[in-house]
Amino acid sequence: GSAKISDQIRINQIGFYPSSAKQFTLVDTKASSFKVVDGYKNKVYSGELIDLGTWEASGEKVMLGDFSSFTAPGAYYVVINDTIASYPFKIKKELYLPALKAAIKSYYFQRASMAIEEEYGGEYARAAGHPDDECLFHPSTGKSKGTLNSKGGWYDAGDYGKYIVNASLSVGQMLLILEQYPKMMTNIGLNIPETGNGIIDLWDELRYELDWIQTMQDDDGGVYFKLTAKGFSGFIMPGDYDLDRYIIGKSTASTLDFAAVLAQASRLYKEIDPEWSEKALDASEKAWAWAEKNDNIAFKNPEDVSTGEYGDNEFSDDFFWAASELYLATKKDTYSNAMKKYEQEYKHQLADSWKNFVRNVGFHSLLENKDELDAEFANSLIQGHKALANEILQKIDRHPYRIALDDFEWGSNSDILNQAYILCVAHRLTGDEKYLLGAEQISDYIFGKNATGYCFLTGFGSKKVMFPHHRPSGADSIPDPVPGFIAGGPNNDRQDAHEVTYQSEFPAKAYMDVEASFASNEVCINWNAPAVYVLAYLQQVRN
Ligand code: 9MR
Repeated sequence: GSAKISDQIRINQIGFYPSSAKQFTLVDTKASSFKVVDGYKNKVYSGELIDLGTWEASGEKVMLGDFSSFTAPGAYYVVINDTIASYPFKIKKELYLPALKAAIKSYYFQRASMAIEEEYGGEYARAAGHPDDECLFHPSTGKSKGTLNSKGGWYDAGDYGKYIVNASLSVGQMLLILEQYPKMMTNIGLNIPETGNGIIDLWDELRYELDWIQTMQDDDGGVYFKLTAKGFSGFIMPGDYDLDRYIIGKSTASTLDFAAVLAQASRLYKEIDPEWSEKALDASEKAWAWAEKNDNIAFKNPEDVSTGEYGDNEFSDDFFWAASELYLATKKDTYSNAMKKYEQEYKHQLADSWKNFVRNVGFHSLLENKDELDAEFANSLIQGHKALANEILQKIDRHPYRIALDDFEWGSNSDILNQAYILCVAHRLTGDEKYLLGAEQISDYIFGKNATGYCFLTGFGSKKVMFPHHRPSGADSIPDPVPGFIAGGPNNDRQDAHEVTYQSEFPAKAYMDVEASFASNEVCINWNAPAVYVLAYLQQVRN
């Protein structure tokens, strides 16, 4: 017979590497077995479904199918009861390469202060916006005169702001993959203006942001918090924007995250650009010195400002990340002592938001350079990371969707990707395949094996995200959104419920593919960063 494609089967719509774990879920359907068929409807595999009961967060009765042992490259469907079929998927080498390229290229599309030329952006070409060369100082910076040239960098998200804390985090997360595989994508250009200059494109793309980050440091070493207008603009293209742009606030977190990522970058760009590397380290040490003297300044939006706050009043994790990177870059005792002191306060946690994930970035840099640490310290970090990764694996094993998350907050997709990130680092550390399989099961969720059925990477999958809360995608009059963005994902706090009618009461389904849904359908640089890391890592080790 001819089975109909059904949303009841949830599967990674991009597919699987031949050696990957291969699973799907079937919800609210009576069945006991499944088949995998090829494009000619030939059965290539059959298996039994495992009943995993009802998932409280989605209200669904979930069955799991596993065909990991089937490895033949090709294009396939899962078929149930000969009546319903999954979206098509592939088994192949190079599987994640197109998604990886798009996820990195999304940063190019987010570049402020320059035009996106047709040569590089195709139909998404657009005029330049936000020159940001004469930004005003908001009184919250302590300044009243003059302007700041703070051009460049990426737009944070669906809005046109630029925020230091999660800019630093995003670059920090992506630098790890370049540290691990400095030559990855050597011959694979992203078609950005720098392509072909002899430097791998991701290094250049990150520099675009790092160069902006550096403009945000005050003469005293402290680092401003953000560059935005006083409020968000409407859904217009960058070139149509005309609000005054301000430099706003100065805080302990922004100063420490700046110190951290610039120390990390100074170490990793030493060969590519020694002069830049030296300046970056200098700026980093000045920032650290400022933060030591101003160790408890939380950023709060001033009364007349309503753009993103990135609220955080716990700084031990930011101190830890900065001290770790400064130690690796300088080997100075002061940083080593600080790093060990703050590590004592490090708590292994799951489902960390950006706010806490900075500590993990420090942790990952140290693990990658464990031979440069004293043996006892290194050993405690290794044991700690393994324990955290094992805890994630245990949760996956008990979870009907094979993820380790039941709380769906703002940007839940990044919480999930960050768990996959931790598992990839555990694989790197131990070589143990189980961590890789876990990272893959989690990635499947992002690309379709989830309670909404969406593939959350714009431009990919069959059930596509079409209306992200992303100003250029909304204003450019092109039907498809700009490709390569991870949507925020289910968010049970529903802060946009006054504007968005959610179709489900369940936390894992609190997602709406509508432009107004800033709480569930925005894009953001620090949600794409773990996607870039995980896609790149899997592409490196599975290919
Ligand atoms: O990712 C941020 C989330 O953790 C917060 O709960 C939320 C509200 O403060 O803000 C999110 O970040 C947004 C930022 O404030 C402004 N640019 C868009 C970001 C993603 O929605």
